[in-house]
Amino acid sequence: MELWFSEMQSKNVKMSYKIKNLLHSEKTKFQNLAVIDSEEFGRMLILDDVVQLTMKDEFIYHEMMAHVPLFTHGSPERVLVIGGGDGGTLREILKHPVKEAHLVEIDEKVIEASKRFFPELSVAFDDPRAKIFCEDGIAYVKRFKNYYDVIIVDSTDPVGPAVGLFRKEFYKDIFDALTEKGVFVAQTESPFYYEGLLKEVYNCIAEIFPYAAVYTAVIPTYPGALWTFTIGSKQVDPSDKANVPESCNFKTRYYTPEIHKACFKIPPFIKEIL
Ligand code: AG3
Repeated sequence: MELWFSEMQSKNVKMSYKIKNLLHSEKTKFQNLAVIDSEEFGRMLILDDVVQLTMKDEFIYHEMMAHVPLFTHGSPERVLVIGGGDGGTLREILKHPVKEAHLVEIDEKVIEASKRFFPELSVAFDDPRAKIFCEDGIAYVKRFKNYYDVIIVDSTDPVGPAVGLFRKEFYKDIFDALTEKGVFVAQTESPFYYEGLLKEVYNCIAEIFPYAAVYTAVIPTYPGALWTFTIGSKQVDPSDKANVPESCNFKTRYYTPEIHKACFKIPPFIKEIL
């Protein structure tokens, strides 16, 4: 018997994965959480029937989420991740000589599942520089002024628990929580299926931050594969080559300074969306 898991990538498009095993499934206070072992992509974390990460391609997303904003800042000491309870983004942040890396995840069950099923990501939680808070990121950021050098929003899609993470008031609170050279990044979905969202977020960020830009990466298991990230910066232009490092002195599998420069080259169809 063949077992398949399908994600509705849009109302009209389905992506199906042949699965070896359903390793775990539970209903948390916030969402349905499942861990599946798939033939092609290895272990996968699924929240509300949506693929959050797979062992085969998570490195692309997590490296691009962390290294672009951290290198743009140049010398970040305190970094915050909102969401990202799997630990993947945190793992990448900790490759930098930061003093503290904090993570605020609303659903502690995501953290537990990662510790159990994704040790390659959750190793990050054992680093003495990491501090984990289980609470709502929206309320959390309101308590800080001029505190974090980089804030990264590693959210689920803009439905259910994540809706508030795509709102202007939240981005304003993030701006205030950032230090004077602060840099912010959020995952902003597929330009094919979520063009309205991308436009809205980009324009909000551009209103709030002196610099705003969109960069992309190809992530095979996310809808449309071509994925966007929107970055806001208080002092330095993220898309300026001058703010890209000459070299990267830790191991990566996707990120390089050359890719960093190139990821801001946006095709005309995305520019038209913005
Ligand atoms: N967060 C973004 C996942 C969005 C995927 N969307 C989808 N498959 N429809 C991933 C969390 C990984 N740290």
